[in-house]
Amino acid sequence: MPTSATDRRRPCVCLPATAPTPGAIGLIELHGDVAGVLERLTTVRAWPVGRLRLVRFDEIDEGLAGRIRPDVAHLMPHGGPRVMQRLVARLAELGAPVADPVDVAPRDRYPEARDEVEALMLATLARAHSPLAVDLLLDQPRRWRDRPAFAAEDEERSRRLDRLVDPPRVVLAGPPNVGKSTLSNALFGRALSITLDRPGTTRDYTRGWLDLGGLVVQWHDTPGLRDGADEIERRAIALAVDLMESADLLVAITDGGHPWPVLPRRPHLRVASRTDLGERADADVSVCAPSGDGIADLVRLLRDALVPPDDLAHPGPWRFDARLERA
Ligand SMILES: Nc1nc2c(ncn2[C@@H]2O[C@H](COP(=O)(O)OP(=O)(O)OP(=O)(O)O)[C@@H](O)[C@H]2O)c(=O)[nH]1
Ligand SMILES: [Mg+2]
Repeated sequence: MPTSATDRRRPCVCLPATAPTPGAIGLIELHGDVAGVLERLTTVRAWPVGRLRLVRFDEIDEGLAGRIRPDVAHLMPHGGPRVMQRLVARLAELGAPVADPVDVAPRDRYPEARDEVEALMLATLARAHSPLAVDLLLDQPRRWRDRPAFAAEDEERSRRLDRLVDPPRVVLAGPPNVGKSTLSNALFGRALSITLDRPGTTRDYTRGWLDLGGLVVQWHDTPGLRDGADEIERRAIALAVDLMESADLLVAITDGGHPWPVLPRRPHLRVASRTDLGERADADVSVCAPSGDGIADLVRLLRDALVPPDDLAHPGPWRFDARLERA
Protein backbone atom coordinates (compact mmCIF):
# COMPACT_ATOMS: atom_id res chain seq x y z
CA MET A 1 0.00 0.00 0.00
CA PRO A 2 1.35 3.48 -0.83
CA THR A 3 2.17 5.39 2.32
CA SER A 4 0.41 8.62 3.18
CA ALA A 5 1.89 12.11 3.10
CA THR A 6 0.73 12.76 6.64
CA ASP A 7 2.55 9.75 8.11
CA ARG A 8 5.80 11.50 9.00
CA ARG A 9 7.08 8.85 11.35
CA ARG A 10 7.37 6.12 8.73
CA PRO A 11 10.93 4.89 8.12
CA CYS A 12 12.89 6.83 5.53
CA VAL A 13 13.29 5.39 2.02
CA CYS A 14 15.08 6.77 -1.04
CA LEU A 15 14.07 6.83 -4.69
CA PRO A 16 16.62 7.65 -7.42
CA ALA A 17 14.47 9.76 -9.74
CA THR A 18 16.82 10.36 -12.68
CA ALA A 19 17.77 7.76 -15.30
CA PRO A 20 20.72 5.48 -14.41
CA THR A 21 22.75 7.01 -17.23
CA PRO A 22 25.28 9.87 -17.17
CA GLY A 23 23.71 13.30 -16.61
CA ALA A 24 24.73 16.71 -15.28
CA ILE A 25 22.59 16.62 -12.13
CA GLY A 26 20.97 13.62 -10.46
CA LEU A 27 17.89 13.62 -8.25
CA ILE A 28 17.32 11.32 -5.28
CA GLU A 29 14.09 11.68 -3.34
CA LEU A 30 13.86 10.88 0.37
CA HIS A 31 10.46 9.99 1.80
CA GLY A 32 9.38 9.41 5.39
CA ASP A 33 11.32 10.38 8.49
CA VAL A 34 13.92 12.33 6.49
CA ALA A 35 15.45 14.59 9.18
CA GLY A 36 17.73 12.00 10.81
CA VAL A 37 19.02 10.74 7.46
CA LEU A 38 19.78 14.31 6.27
CA GLU A 39 21.66 15.02 9.47
CA ARG A 40 23.72 11.83 9.24
CA LEU A 41 24.50 12.27 5.52
CA THR A 42 25.59 15.92 5.79
CA THR A 43 27.19 18.03 8.52
CA VAL A 44 24.08 20.25 8.71
CA ARG A 45 21.92 19.72 11.80
CA ALA A 46 18.85 21.90 11.13
CA TRP A 47 16.69 21.17 8.09
CA PRO A 48 13.78 23.64 7.99
CA VAL A 49 11.23 23.03 5.25
CA GLY A 50 11.66 25.19 2.15
CA ARG A 51 15.39 25.95 2.35
CA LEU A 52 17.79 24.70 -0.33
CA ARG A 53 21.44 24.28 0.73
CA LEU A 54 24.75 23.49 -0.89
CA VAL A 55 26.15 20.64 1.22
CA ARG A 56 28.65 17.79 1.21
CA PHE A 57 27.09 14.34 0.93
CA ASP A 58 29.50 12.54 3.22
CA GLU A 59 32.84 12.08 1.42
CA ILE A 60 31.03 11.24 -1.84
CA ASP A 61 30.05 14.52 -3.50
CA GLU A 62 28.87 18.08 -3.07
CA GLY A 63 25.41 19.13 -4.20
CA LEU A 64 22.09 20.73 -3.36
CA ALA A 65 19.65 19.38 -0.81
CA GLY A 66 16.36 20.65 0.51
CA ARG A 67 13.45 19.51 2.60
CA ILE A 68 10.41 20.37 0.53
CA ARG A 69 7.90 19.05 3.05
CA PRO A 70 8.33 17.66 6.57
CA ASP A 71 8.41 14.14 5.15
CA VAL A 72 10.00 14.72 1.71
CA ALA A 73 13.55 15.86 0.82
CA HIS A 74 15.35 16.12 -2.50
CA LEU A 75 19.10 15.49 -2.93
CA MET A 76 20.71 16.82 -6.11
CA PRO A 77 24.25 15.46 -6.48
CA HIS A 78 26.25 15.43 -9.70
CA GLY A 79 24.62 13.05 -12.18
CA GLY A 80 27.47 10.61 -12.84
CA PRO A 81 26.23 7.02 -12.44
CA ARG A 82 28.96 6.13 -9.94
CA VAL A 83 28.19 9.16 -7.74
CA MET A 84 24.52 8.18 -7.73
CA GLN A 85 25.30 4.52 -6.96
CA ARG A 86 27.61 5.43 -4.06
CA LEU A 87 25.13 7.89 -2.61
CA VAL A 88 22.27 5.39 -2.81
CA ALA A 89 24.46 2.75 -1.12
CA ARG A 90 25.37 5.24 1.65
CA LEU A 91 21.70 6.15 2.15
CA ALA A 92 20.90 2.45 2.62
CA GLU A 93 23.64 2.26 5.30
CA LEU A 94 22.10 5.31 6.99
CA GLY A 95 18.68 3.64 7.14
CA ALA A 96 17.08 4.83 3.86
CA PRO A 97 16.96 1.84 1.49
CA VAL A 98 15.74 2.13 -2.10
CA ALA A 99 11.94 1.90 -2.30
CA ASP A 100 9.77 0.48 -5.05
CA PRO A 101 8.16 3.56 -6.71
CA VAL A 102 4.70 1.96 -6.42
CA ASP A 103 5.08 1.97 -2.63
CA VAL A 104 5.30 5.78 -2.50
CA ALA A 105 2.03 7.68 -2.95
CA PRO A 106 1.96 9.81 -6.16
CA ARG A 107 1.04 12.92 -4.12
CA ASP A 108 4.28 12.46 -2.17
CA ARG A 109 6.37 12.06 -5.30
CA TYR A 110 4.77 15.03 -7.04
CA PRO A 111 3.91 17.58 -4.32
CA GLU A 112 3.46 20.21 -7.05
CA ALA A 113 0.40 18.32 -8.35
CA ARG A 114 -2.91 20.05 -7.70
CA ASP A 115 -4.83 16.84 -7.11
CA GLU A 116 -4.55 13.05 -7.14
CA VAL A 117 -5.29 12.76 -10.89
CA GLU A 118 -2.51 15.22 -11.71
CA ALA A 119 -0.06 13.34 -9.46
CA LEU A 120 -0.94 10.01 -11.12
CA MET A 121 -0.61 11.70 -14.52
CA LEU A 122 2.89 12.99 -13.72
CA ALA A 123 3.93 9.53 -12.48
CA THR A 124 2.66 7.99 -15.75
CA LEU A 125 4.27 10.71 -17.87
CA ALA A 126 7.64 9.90 -16.29
CA ARG A 127 7.50 6.30 -17.50
CA ALA A 128 5.57 6.64 -20.79
CA HIS A 129 7.60 5.46 -23.81
CA SER A 130 5.70 7.06 -26.68
CA PRO A 131 5.86 10.73 -27.74
CA LEU A 132 2.14 10.48 -28.58
CA ALA A 133 1.41 9.95 -24.87
CA VAL A 134 2.61 13.39 -23.80
CA ASP A 135 -0.16 15.77 -24.89
CA LEU A 136 -2.84 13.20 -24.16
CA LEU A 137 -1.61 12.65 -20.60
CA LEU A 138 -1.22 16.37 -19.93
CA ASP A 139 -4.91 16.86 -20.82
CA GLN A 140 -6.17 14.07 -18.54
CA PRO A 141 -6.57 16.06 -15.26
CA ARG A 142 -8.95 18.44 -17.06
CA ARG A 143 -10.85 15.55 -18.64
CA TRP A 144 -11.24 13.73 -15.33
CA ARG A 145 -12.46 16.93 -13.65
CA ASP A 146 -15.18 17.44 -16.31
CA ARG A 147 -15.74 13.73 -16.67
CA PRO A 148 -19.01 12.32 -17.86
CA ALA A 149 -19.79 8.76 -16.69
CA PHE A 150 -16.96 6.34 -17.48
CA ALA A 151 -18.44 3.71 -19.84
CA ALA A 152 -17.30 0.23 -20.93
CA GLU A 153 -16.12 1.65 -24.26
CA ASP A 154 -13.94 4.13 -22.35
CA GLU A 155 -12.36 1.19 -20.58
CA GLU A 156 -11.60 -0.58 -23.90
CA ARG A 157 -10.15 2.61 -25.38
CA SER A 158 -8.09 3.10 -22.22
CA ARG A 159 -6.53 -0.37 -22.57
CA ARG A 160 -5.47 0.50 -26.14
CA LEU A 161 -4.12 3.90 -25.09
CA ASP A 162 -2.10 2.15 -22.37
CA ARG A 163 0.11 1.00 -25.27
CA LEU A 164 1.45 4.56 -25.39
CA VAL A 165 2.87 4.02 -21.90
CA ASP A 166 4.01 0.37 -22.03
CA PRO A 167 5.27 -0.52 -25.53
CA PRO A 168 3.25 -3.28 -27.19
CA ARG A 169 4.96 -6.38 -28.54
CA VAL A 170 4.99 -6.64 -32.35
CA VAL A 171 6.18 -9.87 -33.99
CA LEU A 172 7.09 -10.23 -37.68
CA ALA A 173 6.72 -13.80 -39.00
CA GLY A 174 7.05 -15.47 -42.37
CA PRO A 175 8.84 -18.06 -44.49
CA PRO A 176 12.65 -17.99 -44.72
CA ASN A 177 14.42 -15.59 -47.07
CA VAL A 178 11.47 -13.29 -47.85
CA GLY A 179 13.15 -10.14 -46.47
CA LYS A 180 11.96 -10.06 -42.82
CA SER A 181 15.34 -8.93 -41.50
CA THR A 182 15.90 -6.48 -44.36
CA LEU A 183 12.54 -4.88 -43.58
CA SER A 184 13.26 -4.84 -39.83
CA ASN A 185 16.64 -3.19 -40.43
CA ALA A 186 15.02 -0.59 -42.71
CA LEU A 187 12.51 0.29 -39.98
CA PHE A 188 15.28 0.57 -37.38
CA GLY A 189 17.57 2.49 -39.68
CA ARG A 190 20.44 0.21 -38.63
CA ALA A 191 21.48 -3.43 -38.90
CA LEU A 192 19.69 -5.14 -36.04
CA SER A 193 19.73 -8.53 -37.83
CA ILE A 194 22.08 -10.17 -40.30
CA THR A 195 20.60 -10.44 -43.81
CA LEU A 196 21.77 -12.87 -46.48
CA ASP A 197 20.35 -14.50 -49.59
CA ARG A 198 20.11 -17.82 -47.78
CA PRO A 199 17.13 -19.37 -45.92
CA GLY A 200 17.71 -19.76 -42.17
CA THR A 201 19.89 -16.67 -41.73
CA THR A 202 18.07 -15.43 -38.59
CA ARG A 203 18.06 -17.91 -35.72
CA ASP A 204 17.48 -16.46 -32.23
CA TYR A 205 14.90 -13.70 -32.67
CA THR A 206 16.19 -10.13 -32.42
CA ARG A 207 14.27 -7.26 -30.88
CA GLY A 208 14.49 -3.55 -30.24
CA TRP A 209 12.46 -0.43 -29.52
CA LEU A 210 10.97 1.15 -32.61
CA ASP A 211 9.19 4.50 -32.93
CA LEU A 212 6.29 4.05 -35.36
CA GLY A 213 5.25 7.65 -35.98
CA GLY A 214 5.06 8.51 -32.27
CA LEU A 215 4.11 5.06 -30.94
CA VAL A 216 7.06 3.14 -29.48
CA VAL A 217 6.80 -0.64 -29.87
CA GLN A 218 9.00 -3.59 -29.05
CA TRP A 219 9.69 -5.04 -32.50
CA HIS A 220 10.71 -8.70 -32.99
CA ASP A 221 12.36 -10.11 -36.11
CA THR A 222 12.04 -13.91 -36.08
CA PRO A 223 13.63 -16.88 -37.87
CA GLY A 224 11.91 -18.04 -41.07
CA LEU A 225 9.31 -20.76 -40.44
CA ARG A 226 10.14 -24.04 -42.17
CA ASP A 227 10.12 -27.81 -41.66
CA GLY A 228 13.29 -29.84 -41.88
CA ALA A 229 15.48 -27.35 -40.03
CA ASP A 230 18.32 -28.61 -37.83
CA GLU A 231 17.94 -28.89 -34.04
CA ILE A 232 19.25 -25.38 -33.30
CA GLU A 233 16.97 -23.74 -35.86
CA ARG A 234 13.97 -25.83 -34.67
CA ARG A 235 14.48 -24.52 -31.14
CA ALA A 236 14.81 -20.96 -32.39
CA ILE A 237 11.55 -21.38 -34.32
CA ALA A 238 9.80 -22.82 -31.23
CA LEU A 239 10.85 -19.74 -29.22
CA ALA A 240 9.52 -17.50 -31.98
CA VAL A 241 6.19 -19.36 -32.05
CA ASP A 242 5.79 -18.68 -28.30
CA LEU A 243 6.37 -14.99 -29.04
CA MET A 244 3.76 -15.03 -31.82
CA GLU A 245 1.18 -16.42 -29.39
CA SER A 246 1.71 -13.60 -26.91
CA ALA A 247 2.16 -10.75 -29.41
CA ASP A 248 -0.03 -7.65 -29.19
CA LEU A 249 0.29 -7.44 -32.96
CA LEU A 250 1.26 -10.37 -35.19
CA VAL A 251 2.44 -9.38 -38.67
CA ALA A 252 2.63 -12.01 -41.42
CA ILE A 253 5.05 -11.38 -44.27
CA THR A 254 5.81 -13.14 -47.51
CA ASP A 255 6.90 -12.34 -51.07
CA GLY A 256 5.47 -13.17 -54.50
CA GLY A 257 7.38 -16.47 -54.61
CA HIS A 258 6.30 -17.97 -51.26
CA PRO A 259 2.94 -18.86 -49.66
CA TRP A 260 1.61 -17.10 -46.54
CA PRO A 261 3.08 -18.70 -43.42
CA VAL A 262 1.01 -21.02 -41.23
CA LEU A 263 0.96 -19.17 -37.89
CA PRO A 264 -0.26 -20.24 -34.44
CA ARG A 265 -2.96 -17.54 -34.64
CA ARG A 266 -4.51 -15.24 -37.19
CA PRO A 267 -2.19 -12.33 -38.04
CA HIS A 268 -3.44 -8.76 -37.60
CA LEU A 269 -1.69 -7.55 -40.76
CA ARG A 270 -0.34 -9.17 -43.95
CA VAL A 271 2.68 -7.61 -45.63
CA ALA A 272 3.90 -8.43 -49.15
CA SER A 273 7.69 -8.00 -49.42
CA ARG A 274 10.31 -7.80 -52.19
CA THR A 275 7.75 -6.25 -54.52
CA ASP A 276 10.45 -5.44 -57.11
CA LEU A 277 10.80 -9.21 -57.65
CA GLY A 278 7.07 -9.82 -57.97
CA GLU A 279 3.78 -8.37 -56.76
CA ARG A 280 0.98 -10.04 -54.85
CA ALA A 281 -2.57 -8.75 -54.55
CA ASP A 282 -3.70 -10.40 -51.30
CA ALA A 283 -1.75 -8.30 -48.76
CA ASP A 284 -2.77 -5.32 -46.62
CA VAL A 285 0.36 -3.45 -47.70
CA SER A 286 3.29 -4.03 -50.07
CA VAL A 287 6.88 -3.03 -49.33
CA CYS A 288 10.26 -3.01 -50.99
CA ALA A 289 12.65 -2.41 -48.08
CA PRO A 290 15.81 -1.51 -50.06
CA SER A 291 14.02 1.27 -52.00
CA GLY A 292 11.76 2.31 -49.10
CA ASP A 293 8.59 1.84 -51.16
CA GLY A 294 5.57 1.20 -48.94
CA ILE A 295 7.45 1.67 -45.66
CA ALA A 296 5.56 4.85 -44.66
CA ASP A 297 2.22 3.12 -45.38
CA LEU A 298 3.30 0.12 -43.32
CA VAL A 299 4.31 2.32 -40.35
CA ARG A 300 0.94 4.07 -40.42
CA LEU A 301 -1.00 0.79 -40.63
CA LEU A 302 0.96 -0.72 -37.74
CA ARG A 303 0.44 2.33 -35.55
CA ASP A 304 -3.26 2.63 -36.38
CA ALA A 305 -3.83 -1.08 -35.70
CA LEU A 306 -2.36 -0.72 -32.20
CA VAL A 307 -3.68 2.75 -31.29
CA PRO A 308 -6.48 3.76 -33.66
CA PRO A 309 -6.62 7.47 -34.64
CA ASP A 310 -10.19 7.63 -33.25
CA ASP A 311 -8.82 6.73 -29.81
CA LEU A 312 -6.22 9.49 -30.03
CA ALA A 313 -8.85 12.04 -31.11
CA HIS A 314 -11.53 10.95 -28.58
CA PRO A 315 -12.24 13.75 -26.07
CA GLY A 316 -13.14 11.40 -23.17
CA PRO A 317 -11.00 10.48 -20.16
CA TRP A 318 -8.32 7.77 -20.29
CA ARG A 319 -7.99 5.57 -17.21
CA PHE A 320 -4.19 5.45 -17.48
CA ASP A 321 -3.80 4.20 -13.89
CA ALA A 322 -6.01 1.65 -12.13
CA ARG A 323 -6.05 3.90 -9.02
CA LEU A 324 -8.10 6.49 -10.96
CA GLU A 325 -11.27 4.68 -9.99
CA ARG A 326 -10.67 5.85 -6.47
CA ALA A 327 -9.58 9.36 -7.45
N1 LIG B 1 15.39 -7.61 -54.63
C1 LIG B 1 15.10 -7.54 -53.34
N2 LIG B 1 15.83 -8.24 -52.46
C2 LIG B 1 15.52 -8.15 -51.15
C3 LIG B 1 14.47 -7.31 -50.68
N3 LIG B 1 14.41 -7.46 -49.35
C4 LIG B 1 15.37 -8.33 -48.99
N4 LIG B 1 16.04 -8.75 -50.08
C5 LIG B 1 17.12 -9.73 -50.11
O1 LIG B 1 16.56 -11.01 -49.82
C6 LIG B 1 17.51 -11.84 -49.12
C7 LIG B 1 16.91 -12.34 -47.85
O2 LIG B 1 16.68 -11.25 -47.02
P1 LIG B 1 16.58 -11.41 -45.43
O3 LIG B 1 16.15 -10.08 -44.92
O4 LIG B 1 17.82 -12.00 -44.89
O5 LIG B 1 15.41 -12.46 -45.33
P2 LIG B 1 14.75 -13.13 -44.02
O6 LIG B 1 13.30 -13.30 -44.30
O7 LIG B 1 15.14 -12.38 -42.83
O8 LIG B 1 15.45 -14.56 -44.04
P3 LIG B 1 15.66 -15.61 -42.84
O9 LIG B 1 16.30 -14.90 -41.70
O10 LIG B 1 16.54 -16.64 -43.43
O11 LIG B 1 14.32 -16.16 -42.50
C8 LIG B 1 18.73 -10.93 -48.90
O12 LIG B 1 19.68 -11.21 -49.92
C9 LIG B 1 18.19 -9.53 -49.06
O13 LIG B 1 19.16 -8.59 -49.51
C10 LIG B 1 13.73 -6.57 -51.63
O14 LIG B 1 12.80 -5.82 -51.32
N5 LIG B 1 14.09 -6.70 -52.93
MG1 LIG C 1 16.19 -12.95 -41.13
